[in-house]
Amino acid sequence: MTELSIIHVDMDAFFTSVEQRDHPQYRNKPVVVGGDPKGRGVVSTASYEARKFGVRSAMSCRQAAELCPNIIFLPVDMEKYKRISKEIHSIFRNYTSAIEPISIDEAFLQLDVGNPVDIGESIKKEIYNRLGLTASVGVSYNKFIAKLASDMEKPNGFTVITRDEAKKILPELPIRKIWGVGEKTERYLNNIGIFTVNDLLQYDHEFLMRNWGRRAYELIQLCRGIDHSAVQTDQETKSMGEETTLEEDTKDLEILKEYLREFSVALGRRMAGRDIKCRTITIKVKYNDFKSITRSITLPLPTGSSRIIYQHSRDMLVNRVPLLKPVRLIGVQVSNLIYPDEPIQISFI
Ligand code: TTP
Ligand code: MG
Repeated sequence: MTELSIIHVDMDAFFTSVEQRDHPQYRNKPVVVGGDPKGRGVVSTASYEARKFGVRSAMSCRQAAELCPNIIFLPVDMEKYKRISKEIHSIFRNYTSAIEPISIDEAFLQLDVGNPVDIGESIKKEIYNRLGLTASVGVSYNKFIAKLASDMEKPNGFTVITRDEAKKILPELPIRKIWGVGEKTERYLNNIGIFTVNDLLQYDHEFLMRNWGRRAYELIQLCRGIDHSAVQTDQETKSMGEETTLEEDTKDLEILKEYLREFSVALGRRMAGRDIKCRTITIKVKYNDFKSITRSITLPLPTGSSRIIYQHSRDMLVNRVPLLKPVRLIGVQVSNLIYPDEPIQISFI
């Protein structure tokens, strides 16, 4: 078996590519899905033509229109995107049953037989031939590097990264490219002089571990190209969570609520992508003395709504979490997950 056994597939400008496929008049034009023609709301995604003007996901539509006056706003047709996502998954299932859906347009595949490079190419072709959409595909020896690979030649990319190549590519990368390094962590690392993966590898690891514990260890491992996380199929995923170590410890309720809101939006989106709902919502708070507490609620009916997740997590924070000591970490987790019904198999025999 080749050591390259993981494939990461990520559709290119997914929502807008679907609309450009279905409405030829929008092809090769700057298009945004999300918001309304009056420019209210936020951008879900922007076509690559619109990205040239700096338009990005999560930007307000007003700002998108300022950057690109000829931009075309199209409504979100989530049911259609979910249908196409299912078709993409049925293509994956022709090659392997070890599929980890990450969001509506993104998945990891684990291959134990066959040549993953050939299979990656076949999947990409089949998606294009059957659905008229392009995907970017990365093939590598672990999930983290496979995802880096699929991102490297977007759109319509196909990138293979071997272990030796990873050793050459990684050190030059900006630290932001490492899994889990968001805007805030990037700022923190930049402030202590870390801009690239190499900077982090050269840094005093003991210092990082003292400040961040396990998280620093994981970051260092990723920078070395090491990621042992397994491809988790739906059946194996029991919960999903988002958490962060704060840049500065705080007792400020408004700041903590803002994190919960951000995490609820992210979890809602992750669940929508996989058509999952949850019944249990848990918040976790770790204080500056490293003592943690969790608070949970189990709902009578499953939900996938960011708003509902936020309302409950906020209520638990306000009513059930004492803020006598500063908080250093906050997180939200959803569990008791309910998966969409498997397609019903009808046999005429
Ligand atoms: P992404 O894969 O992050 O973005 P993309 O497919 O549009 O573009 P590319 O992968 O080529 O960079 O997200 C997939 C879809 O999820 C996207 O088409 C729309 C939706 N989405 C949102 O609704 N809001 C967001 O903030 C993001 C990032 C994505
Ligand atoms: Mg995508």
